[in-house]
Amino acid sequence: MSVSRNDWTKDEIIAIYNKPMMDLLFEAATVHRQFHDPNVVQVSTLLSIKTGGCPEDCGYCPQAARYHTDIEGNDLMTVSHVKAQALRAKASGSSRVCMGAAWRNVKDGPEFDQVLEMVRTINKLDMEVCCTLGMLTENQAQRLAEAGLYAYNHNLDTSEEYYKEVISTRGFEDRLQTIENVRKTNVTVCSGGIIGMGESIEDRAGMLVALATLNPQPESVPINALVAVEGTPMEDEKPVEIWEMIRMVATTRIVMPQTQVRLSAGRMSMSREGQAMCFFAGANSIFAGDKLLTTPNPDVNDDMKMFDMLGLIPQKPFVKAAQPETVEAEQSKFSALGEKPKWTRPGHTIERNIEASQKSKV
Ligand code: SAM
Ligand code: DTB
Ligand code: SF4
Repeated sequence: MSVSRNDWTKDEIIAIYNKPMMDLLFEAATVHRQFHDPNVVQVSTLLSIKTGGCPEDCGYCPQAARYHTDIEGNDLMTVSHVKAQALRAKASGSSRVCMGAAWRNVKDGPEFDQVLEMVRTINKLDMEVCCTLGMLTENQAQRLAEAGLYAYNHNLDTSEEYYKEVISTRGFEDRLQTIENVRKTNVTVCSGGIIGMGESIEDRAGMLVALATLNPQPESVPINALVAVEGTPMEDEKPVEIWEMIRMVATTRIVMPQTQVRLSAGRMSMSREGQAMCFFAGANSIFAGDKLLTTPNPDVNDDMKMFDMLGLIPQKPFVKAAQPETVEAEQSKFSALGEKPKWTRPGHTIERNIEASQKSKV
């Protein structure tokens, strides 16, 4: 049964975000304890199954082909490589594997079939499987669900207004459409965003309104602090203060009480004390492993020491929703439709994105 409110307004959320810190922390921790065990934190492992060379212009992203960053691009991983990595993640305490591909959208064909096989393989290891592959049609979401996908990650990233300063190759409404397509299946929704891209508090609240008024709310909301990567349009953004992260996590917890709030990118520059405050404020998931998708992340052993020190226990898989069944490719009810959906091409220009791509040519 849902007890979450779906009618949050921006003003209400701004008022929560700006509360005196002690009041904010107390309220968030109180809500957190009503719906979650405060000593349990989910450990997920990211796997970049296809790295770099992406055609999009997301201003934060080191994987966009048009910016000159130092990342090493890779073709789609093999299923056996993915299985080996998932087994390693499981052995080190992860209950979820999140596979990311630097794609604009999923295309039917052998590569997607290979991803479906990865999903089947990891689900059979009794781990939660999440994918983040870009935009998705309803048929593709159904095929992922049938393979045993537990969650699909597709971030709104920021408010609808500020989005126009970040990405020009796809629209905010395309993101909502993908989330809607996932919602037509049993796959849970993971959607959040990034702070530290030059947005205002109003924009942060705007993003939370967009997420919290989805009905049902996303089962999982990642809050990322921008990792400013050299060569991207956002390379010079100043790092977010830990207090901003704590406020964002606490506000997310209050407006989406039942969701799993993920302390995602940016932990490299957070102290243990800062992260502990985020857990107190309602974060109950982290990405572990020495790499996120392309950028560094804290050492797993250090994370486990932090868990020991704080008395935190890694969450078991499938405690929030049942494990999906896996249907083998030969038994599938769905076939590839080869659809070419009309995702928007907004066509506005973003100066800093253009500058960064021109710099890379020079
Ligand atoms: N290509 C797919 C897409 O865009 O949906 C999936 C991968 S994409 C890298 C997943 C998410 O990672 C983005 O939506 C963004 O929120 C986050 N992300 C990417 N680069 C980041 C950075 N430099 N700092 C923080 N978060 C980042
Ligand atoms: C999310 O919100 N954050 C993760 C996951 N979902 C896919 C990705 C963070 C990526 C940070 C930049 C990088 O390592 O490339
Ligand atoms: Fe491509 Fe995703 Fe990066 Fe955007 S965030 S450039 S879609 S990999």
